[in-house]
Amino acid sequence: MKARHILTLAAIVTSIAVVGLLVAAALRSSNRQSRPAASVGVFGPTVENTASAPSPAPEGMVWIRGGEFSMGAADPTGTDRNDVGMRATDDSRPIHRVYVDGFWMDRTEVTNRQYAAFVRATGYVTVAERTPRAEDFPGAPPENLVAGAVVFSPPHHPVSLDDSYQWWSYVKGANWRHPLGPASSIEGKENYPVVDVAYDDAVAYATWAGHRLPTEAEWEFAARGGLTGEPYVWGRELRPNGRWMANTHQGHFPNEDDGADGFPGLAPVAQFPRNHYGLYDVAGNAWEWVNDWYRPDHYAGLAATGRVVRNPRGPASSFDPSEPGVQKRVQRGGSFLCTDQYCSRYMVGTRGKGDVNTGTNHLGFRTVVTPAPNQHSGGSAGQNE
Ligand SMILES: [Ca+2]
Repeated sequence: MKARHILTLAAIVTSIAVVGLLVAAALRSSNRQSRPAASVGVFGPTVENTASAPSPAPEGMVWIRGGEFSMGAADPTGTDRNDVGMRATDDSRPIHRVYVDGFWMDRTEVTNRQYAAFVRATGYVTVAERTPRAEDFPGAPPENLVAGAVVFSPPHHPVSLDDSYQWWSYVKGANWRHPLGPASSIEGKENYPVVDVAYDDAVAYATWAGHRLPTEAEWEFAARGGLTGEPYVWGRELRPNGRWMANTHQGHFPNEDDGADGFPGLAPVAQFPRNHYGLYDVAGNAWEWVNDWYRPDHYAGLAATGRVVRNPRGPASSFDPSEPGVQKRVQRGGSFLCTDQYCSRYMVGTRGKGDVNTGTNHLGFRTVVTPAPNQHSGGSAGQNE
């Protein structure tokens, strides 16, 4: 159990050096085998579908037209960056062309109020509330088989940034009702994103609601809001006119979150400007589970086809070379802990990943709905295979 969670901790905020080397090797290999189309590696225009939104609109959701776009991340230009902070993650390259059909998407991350309604209706018990079974963790001491979640527990002094164990802890009794541990509560926080949810907890909610989790491609198309290749969901500048556009981390990481953006820690949903599609918090505040399995080399494989990839659903299985035995799904959007000192993944094209069984207090989700066939009126961008 303990070893498992130490592994998990390492997965949450992890060095990308090994991944980067592997991806770089994969890219060199794929480039030798086939020459990708010219659109690979550079951003081409986003071409939105033209059909109007089907109706009626599901409550709390916005219509995402779908279309063709360039997916992935590039280093931003003209910014002060270093190897840790402002570089886009290597697993989010190369940039490649993707097409997605239109869909409905939650305007905000799923809130505590919404998740409570689901639990009241179904009696669902989240993964963090279940006592781990000894047979699932052979050899683990009984005292370590306790229900809980991984919680950001910052030190009170500056620490080296090469050891994330110094600011993450497995906390007994932490779960969506008690995000920081037994003494914490969501009372008065009904409008905050639900956190400490595992992947299955997100899927269970979505299924109950008649929704599903977005694919990674759907999520990125939606987050980009029709913009082409901008580093942030709102555009090119991190702080246009000096304004903070997302709930991220200011102050010295990890020991000082000074809340210069208005919010130390997690914020209620929809406190910052929405993107061009009307979505709130697609950067910062809480990471979001998406449906795809994680592999660092997945984009390289898609790009090597040299074609527009239609409605990709991710690789068939998970593989993270840094933790080969851990099943991981992709997470997107970054959180209130993202900072240019350590993790710049409030940048739109970048990717996160996590053990499907582990919730953390900076991880939530939002859902999508595919329109019924008789609701959909077509209108493809028409530039695909
Ligand atoms: Ca903040």
